[in-house]
Amino acid sequence: MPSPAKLTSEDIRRIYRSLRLIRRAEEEIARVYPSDRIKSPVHLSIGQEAVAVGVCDALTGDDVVSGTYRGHATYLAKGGDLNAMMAELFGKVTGCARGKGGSMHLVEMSKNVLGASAVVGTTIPLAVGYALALRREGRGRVAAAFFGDGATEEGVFYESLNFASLHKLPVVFVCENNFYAIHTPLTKRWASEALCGRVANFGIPTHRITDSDVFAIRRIVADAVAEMRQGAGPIFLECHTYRWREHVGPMEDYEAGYRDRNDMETWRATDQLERVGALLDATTRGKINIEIEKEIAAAIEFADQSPFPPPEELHTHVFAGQS
Ligand SMILES: Cc1ncc(C[n+]2csc(CCOP(=O)(O)OP(=O)(O)O)c2C)c(N)n1
Ligand SMILES: [Mg+2]
Repeated sequence: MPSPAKLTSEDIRRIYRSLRLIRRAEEEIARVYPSDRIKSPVHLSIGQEAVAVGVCDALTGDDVVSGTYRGHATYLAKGGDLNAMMAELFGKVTGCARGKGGSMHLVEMSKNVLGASAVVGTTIPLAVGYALALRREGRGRVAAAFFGDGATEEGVFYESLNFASLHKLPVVFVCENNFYAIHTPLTKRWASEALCGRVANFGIPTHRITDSDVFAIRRIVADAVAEMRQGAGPIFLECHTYRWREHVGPMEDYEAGYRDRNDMETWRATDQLERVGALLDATTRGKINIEIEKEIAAAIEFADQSPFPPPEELHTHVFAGQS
C-alpha cells in the first residue's frame, strides 16, 4: 500500500475519526438490535467504511451524495447527524426522516445526502439527474452515486452511465464491490468480471481499487472532482471491499455456507480503520475514541428519549410540497 503522501495530520485525524465513528456506531446498532428498540431492518457496512470515507472526504459540503439501503456509512461520512440517524432507526419523530423511513431511507438535505432507497439501483439515476441540475446551476458542484456490485446488473445502471457520459455530467460513480448480492457471489452472476471494461465502453475513465486503500480512493476522487468542477465528465470507481456481517441484521453469517470466514480474515488484516489509526499517536487516538463513545451513547439516549411520530403524521411528508 502506498504511503499517504501529501496528507496533513489533520487529514489523517479527520479520516480516522470518520472511519471510527461509522464502525463503532454500527457495532452499537448491532449490540442494541436484539432489544427490539430499532424498528427497521439494518444493513451494516462494518468492514466497508473506507469507501464512503475516502470518497466523501474528497467532497465539500455543497456536493451531493446518493447512497443505498446499506447507507449508514455514506450518511455519516457526508456529515449526517448521528442523533437523527439513531432516532430514525428507532422510528422516532426526531429521526432524519421523522421516523417514517428507518435505516434504509436516511436523508439529510442540509448535508446534501439524498434520500436512499431499498430498491437496488434506483438511486443511481437520481444522482445523475441531480448532476444535470448541478451542471446547469454552474457552481462547480458534483454528485457521487454509491451502489453495490449487484446494482450494476440493473439496466438503469447502464442508462445512467450513457446519459452521464453523453452530457459530461459531474458524477462520481462508486461501486462498492463486496463480491456478493445477498448470498450470491459474483462468479454465479457475471459472465465476465471486467466491470471497469464494461463501463469504459461508455467513454468513462475507470479506476479499480482492490485493497480498499482509503487514501488512494480519496486521492482519485479529489483529482477527478477538481476537473469536474471545470467541466469534465464522470468517472467510475470499482472499490473492492468486504461485508463482515450478514447481508441484513446484526450477526455474522459464516455458518450459512455461502462464504468462508477466511476471506473476511484476509480483509480484516488490512482493515483501514486500524491502518489509519496506527498513523496517530496514542493520545490523539484515545481522545478521539473517547469522544466518539460519548457521541454514540448520547445518540442512543436521544433516540430512546424521543417520542414516536403522532398518528396525525401518517399522511404528511408523503408527496413533495407537503409539510
Ligand atoms: C430491484 C431490486 N431487486 C432485488 C432486490 C432484492 N435485493 C435486496 S438487496 C440485494 C442485493 C444487492 O447487492 P449489492 O448491490 O451488491 O449490494 P450489497 O447488499 O452487497 O451492499 C437484492 C438483490 C431489491 N431490493 N431491488
Ligand atoms: Mg454486493
